[in-house]
Amino acid sequence: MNSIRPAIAEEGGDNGALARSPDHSTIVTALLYPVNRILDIFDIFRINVGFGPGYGINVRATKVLQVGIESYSTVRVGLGKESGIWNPRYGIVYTESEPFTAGASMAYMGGRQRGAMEVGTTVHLGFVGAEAAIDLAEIADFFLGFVIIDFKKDDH
Ligand SMILES: [Ca+2]
Repeated sequence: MNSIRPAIAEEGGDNGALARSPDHSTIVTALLYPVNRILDIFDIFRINVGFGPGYGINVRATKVLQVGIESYSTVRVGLGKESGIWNPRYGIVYTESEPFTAGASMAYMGGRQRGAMEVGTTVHLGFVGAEAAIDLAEIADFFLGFVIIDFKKDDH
């Protein structure tokens, strides 16, 4: 498919070694293929435990179909997409705060780190909380990745 497009012009024309080889992008894509499939898997899940004062519950089946009330400040350990400190894509150990947030559907002002197509729940009570969610859009991106369609634009 790529042979139709002018690969040299797309590389930016910095006359580097990369731009001279029209096969470069194909080779890199092939080499990174397994890496990107694995990274795409981790994008699907938001599963973690949190420690810190507060309370809250949010139940969501996409951004439109959600309801909740949350107010906490927590240190999370687990997987937290778009929450990482060093690399935003992956939160592993990170802090998260939801100042008083309540509402439903698109009027829900909290949880901006959560994907629009997330299905799951977040709970917090006292000093302990947990989250479990999957992102339907990331599932689609994972499967389409096998045929090199990357609509989330997150492949390397
Ligand atoms: Ca992807």
